[in-house]
Amino acid sequence: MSVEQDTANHPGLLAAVRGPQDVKRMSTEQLGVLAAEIRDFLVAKVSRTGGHIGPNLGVVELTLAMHRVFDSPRDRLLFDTGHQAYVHKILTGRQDGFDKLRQRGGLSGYPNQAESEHDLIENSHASTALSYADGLAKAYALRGEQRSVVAVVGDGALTGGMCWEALNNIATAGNPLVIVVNDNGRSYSPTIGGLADHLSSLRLNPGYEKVLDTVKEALGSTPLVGRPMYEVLHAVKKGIKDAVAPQAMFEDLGIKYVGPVDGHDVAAVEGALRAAKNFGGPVIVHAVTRKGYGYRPAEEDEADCLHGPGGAFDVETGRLVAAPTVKWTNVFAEELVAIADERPDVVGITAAMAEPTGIAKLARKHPDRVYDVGIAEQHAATSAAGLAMGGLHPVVAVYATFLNRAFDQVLLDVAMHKLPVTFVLDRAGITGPDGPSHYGMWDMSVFGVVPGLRIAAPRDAATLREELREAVAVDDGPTIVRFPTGAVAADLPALRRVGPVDVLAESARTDVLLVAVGSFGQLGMEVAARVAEQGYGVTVVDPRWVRPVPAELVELAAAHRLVVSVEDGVRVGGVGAALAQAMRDADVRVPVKDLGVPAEWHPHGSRAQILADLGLTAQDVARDVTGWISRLDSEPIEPVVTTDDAARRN
Ligand SMILES: Cc1ncc(C[n+]2csc(CCOP(=O)(O)OP(=O)(O)O)c2C)c(N)n1
Repeated sequence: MSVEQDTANHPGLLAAVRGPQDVKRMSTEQLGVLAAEIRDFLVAKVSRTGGHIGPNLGVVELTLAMHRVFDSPRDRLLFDTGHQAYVHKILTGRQDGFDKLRQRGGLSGYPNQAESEHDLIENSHASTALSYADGLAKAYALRGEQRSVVAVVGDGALTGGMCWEALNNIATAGNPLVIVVNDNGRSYSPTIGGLADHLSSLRLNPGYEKVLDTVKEALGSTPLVGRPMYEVLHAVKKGIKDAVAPQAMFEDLGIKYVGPVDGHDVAAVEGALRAAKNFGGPVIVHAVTRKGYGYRPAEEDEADCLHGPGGAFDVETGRLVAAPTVKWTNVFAEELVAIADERPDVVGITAAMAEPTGIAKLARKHPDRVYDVGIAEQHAATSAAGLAMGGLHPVVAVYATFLNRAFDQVLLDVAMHKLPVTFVLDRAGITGPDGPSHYGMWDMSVFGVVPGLRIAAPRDAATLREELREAVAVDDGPTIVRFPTGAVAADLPALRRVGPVDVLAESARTDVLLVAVGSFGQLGMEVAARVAEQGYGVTVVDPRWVRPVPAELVELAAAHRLVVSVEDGVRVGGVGAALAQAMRDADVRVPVKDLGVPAEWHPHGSRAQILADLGLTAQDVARDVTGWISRLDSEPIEPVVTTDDAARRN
């Protein structure tokens, strides 16, 4: 099947699909045409906006079969991670939304309750669906409700520990529940680990074709009504056992296994799903699919089967339309390799994201010094602790949003042991099109409470290189180096350095100390220029190391009339809040205004749009600063109130 397939004889099958019931009525032939139309639609739409094209091309038939066998929303269809739910969106009345996919006010790139009653879980972080499914199945059993629960999970997501915790519980509970393993052999790159090997032994065994035939025969020739499903499953299982390896892994867990089925054969998947639905206990349906199926540039993309182009791409080639820029990730990757060339003890860890985090560059140069641990951030942190105990300096490169998973591991397993592990957080701060769960806005607050952990927020390529080197030089505890998504900012040299703090701009007047965190350095310069036009002097500093709060920053604060901090992290417990606390502790009674991200759920949109919505543009900040400092002239703002002061007043 290809996207070029001629659909002229069947005009507009897809256009007529307004809900799952329309798909249920279709013939096998029509389903084939519809699948082709869906692929055309996906490529046409996603090539304009960017998004998860590869994963969705791979689940077209799977999703069609699910909507034919089950009755969503009464039956609950859960998509693990949620990046492969576009086809589900198409089949549940949301075709029109694809023109603004992942854009402000448009369709979300993940399941979203506000969009549709067919979306129950809102996710984007992997490996959670089986736990939701376990809970839902238990709830329906207790309430006596007859509803099916179906969770689709990729072989990549199955490498996450939560899946295994869930399987353990699902098996014990024994509730009816269908787990569809969408096995394409890949996360971004090929999935790692023992489970992946196990799945591929099933998939790649020479007996696979025979198995498929057996499955088709058993399911196809079975009148599904009135025949004990166990026998069908048993026959299928027996067929597999005869042809391939015994299904020790899943069967020993107490979960029935059906498969492998050809995930691009709607009838085969449907047959397996119907059998699983009627079984009355937990069943795994192992569907083998191809990531990017039907679209050559995706199928042939070795890096990640066009997992998720960040913007518009050329339909012919699959290449991004935007001119390439030097990204923060590139700078990090380059410097890490340079450091690793000098220091044989430096090793890299990635949680299934070697290319997107830049760790792949180190892997190409020093393949024996990089570990892909799968989608297992918690394991990554504690395994890094082990590596550090063993005399190495691990650099764990993850997206900022995903390190939230490993808080306890960073706190106790790494920090309490004072182990030298460097966490490099890419996509920190406001990220944009991936929406609320992908914002890397919690790291400075959440990890700011970890004793002995130092956090650096570089402002440009030069400081990223420098701070990364400083981080890996720390040998008595963990460090975090965090930077945003996208093109790296132009280098912004400092006028001078006070302790770790860079002074970027100063004037004869010392009215305002503007603390510009990380990539807000350039914004700080613009604010200073605008505020100077109003006759006030602004000193712009970049603390570089934001945790612990540098003593020099507090001293600088004491020498100004007003302190303003700007960060793209949550204000609660953020850099501004920590600085205000440090100033209170030091009895520095200069008012502090902390600008940052409110601890709320912020919608998807471009980074620039969201920052503008939050008032984090140079124009907004300059207006705020001018307002505050001019009011200080007329009526001094209340100084920072310390807890002691408050207690005295009460
Ligand atoms: C906790 C967590 N870590 C990392 C990611 C980034 N990520 C998104 S999709 C993906 C690969 C998923 O592979 P798989 O589940 O097999 O789905 P496929 O894309 O192959 O269909 C990864 C690593 C994530 N979403 N969640």
